[in-house]
Amino acid sequence: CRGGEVGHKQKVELVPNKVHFMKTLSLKPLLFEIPDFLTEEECKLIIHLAQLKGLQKSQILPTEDYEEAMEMIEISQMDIFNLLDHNQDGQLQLKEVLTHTRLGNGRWMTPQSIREMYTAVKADPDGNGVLSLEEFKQLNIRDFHKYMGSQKVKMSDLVRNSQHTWLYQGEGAHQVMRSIQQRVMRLTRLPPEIVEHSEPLQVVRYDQGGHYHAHVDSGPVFPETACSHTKLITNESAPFETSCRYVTVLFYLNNVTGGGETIFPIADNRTYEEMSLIQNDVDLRDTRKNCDKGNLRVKPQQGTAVFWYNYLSDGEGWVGDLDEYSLHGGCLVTRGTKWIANNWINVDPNKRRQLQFQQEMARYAKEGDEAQNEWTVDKSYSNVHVEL
Ligand SMILES: [Ca+2]
Ligand SMILES: [Ca+2]
Repeated sequence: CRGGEVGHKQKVELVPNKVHFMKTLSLKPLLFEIPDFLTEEECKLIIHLAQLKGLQKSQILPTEDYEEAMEMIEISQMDIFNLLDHNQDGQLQLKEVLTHTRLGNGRWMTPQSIREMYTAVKADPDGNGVLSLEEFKQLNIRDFHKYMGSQKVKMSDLVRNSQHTWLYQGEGAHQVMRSIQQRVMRLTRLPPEIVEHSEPLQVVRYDQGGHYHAHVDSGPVFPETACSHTKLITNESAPFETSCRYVTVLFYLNNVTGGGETIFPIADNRTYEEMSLIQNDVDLRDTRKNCDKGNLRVKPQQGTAVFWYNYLSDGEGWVGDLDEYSLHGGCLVTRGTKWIANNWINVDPNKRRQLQFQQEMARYAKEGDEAQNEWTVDKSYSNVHVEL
């Protein structure tokens, strides 16, 4: 898709005898808005189907298994320090620690909570707010995990606070679910075999107080990264795995009484610098506190779809590098409930693996083992979780 310029409107044909307009919201990432993509009845039906299926908490805290696994990883304290010390000045500034929120094991760390943690584990004896290599060396990582484990965690402390479920859209699914998939094909102009074999529709409910701090929907492209969808087929082992979400199509299923906007904090910034996301005590990724400071906010409007590319082109007609400008989040819902749905289009940046995956899926379909197929896809995505 070509965006033209921001604000540009173009006609799109999604259903026969109906005209939709697609408005360009930003070029970095390439982001569009399509009002009335879904009718009010369709929105209500999706919510109804999701409720029938049942929703689960989108994020639970890692258990002791996680801490045990962390201890198994062979990485020295020196290596961790060097990874975190982004500006290589031999000190860990707060923002260097905050950028790697993984340290919070799924908890959202703020400058305040990091300072409290330092105090509790006596990490910063000279109290200057930064950790020197000497201070870091003396820190017992186990004390850190013990402290994190002992802290009572509220839902609002998590990276995301919502509930979700997955709805199947393949053969035999509700006719509305099938029709939405058809519209997504026409919208993205991607081959049916790519759209059909992507993740099921994810339906998400945010209650009052819900949020999702800013994140990217997919992972960076490294040779040692495998895609969740093609990994099933190619049986390749790789140390890292990501869901390879080339495109995100997000549907607003209701009008939200208060808050709940989708924020793109750095959309159309002239430059991107990971560290500049956190300035002093302002963390632009924090959607509970700082949505008003982000570059682009989309207000939920029932039936509207927004869609964007999470990856850049490789210049040869295939998926290239992750587009870091696609960073986005769900702002705090201050009143009422927010319902959205996500269609992610999965494409492997490795073309060979993607084509192999498509061939295998076509073979399964020919064998007519639909029930088995549905179960496999549903099951394999039940634990999809994208790290920040
Ligand atoms: Ca530093
Ligand atoms: Ca210090």
